[in-house]
Amino acid sequence: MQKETVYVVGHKSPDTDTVCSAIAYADYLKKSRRIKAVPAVFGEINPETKFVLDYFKAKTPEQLRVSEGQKIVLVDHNEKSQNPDGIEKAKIIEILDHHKIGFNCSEPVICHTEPVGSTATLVAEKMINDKKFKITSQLAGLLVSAILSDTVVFKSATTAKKDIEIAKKLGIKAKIKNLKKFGIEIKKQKASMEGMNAEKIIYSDFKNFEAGDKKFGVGQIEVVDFKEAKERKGEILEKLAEIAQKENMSFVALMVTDIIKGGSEILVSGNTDIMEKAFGKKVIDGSFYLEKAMSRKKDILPPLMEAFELTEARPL
Ligand SMILES: [Mn+2]
Repeated sequence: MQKETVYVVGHKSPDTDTVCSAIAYADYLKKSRRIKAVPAVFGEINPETKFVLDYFKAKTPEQLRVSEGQKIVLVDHNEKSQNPDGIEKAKIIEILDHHKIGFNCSEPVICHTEPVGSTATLVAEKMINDKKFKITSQLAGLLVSAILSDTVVFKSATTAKKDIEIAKKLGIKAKIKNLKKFGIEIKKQKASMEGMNAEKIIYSDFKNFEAGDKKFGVGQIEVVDFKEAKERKGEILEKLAEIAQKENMSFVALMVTDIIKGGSEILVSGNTDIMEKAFGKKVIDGSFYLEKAMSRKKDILPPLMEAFELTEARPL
């Protein structure tokens, strides 16, 4: 066994895929490559992840404090903006991820990225392909939970065939009878606006974007029904307008994603024309419904980017 500790860590604002992939991949590196790998997190564990860790009796990974020369394996992210401050002090030796590549490095690293629904799918695939590695029911449980979470129980457009195939195999090992039911149970732990003010709702999962010289922002929150979102729509729209103005954004939107129904109500403030053009829907009282839209990166961004381009290209 190598003496030097290697930390396996996911992104800031850790989610279930980030945490479970870090735990499982650290275990795999330890046993298969004899690396002294330790799972870690950057930030607080959310209620959904806590539920999963408790359910499979797994320990919460330690909080990582980056230090000079520390060796790190990145899972579930590769962009600097998702890392904590000071990451440049550390030495990134490997990346395992399912996001677009936004990584720059001065030395060659082991890098495996694939367009699948979760990093956990890639971790599990490595384990399954390694005949000498035994997947415990605990590891299988953590990994299948991460797949169910990131793919929104296979409903997200990011879901690949491989995610479903591997989740089924893991589900058997973890003795989970009904994967969909279990997935909904996991998602329900966090899918709510309860106890959050409008700002927290919008910023709980918020991303900034640029299209030409225009800036915009899209937040996302998952719910199990639209009741609360409807009741609090005025308050949320007001906050969206405030953010758009403060950040000098063309518009700011919030995707309220109903994980049971499998669609999103889009609340938007600012220049709503671009939204209407992108999705061919009328914005009525600050919102519209998009059937089957669950994923910001797959369902929302591409039509928006296209609409911005069309606007830019149009002769005056
Ligand atoms: Mn992920």
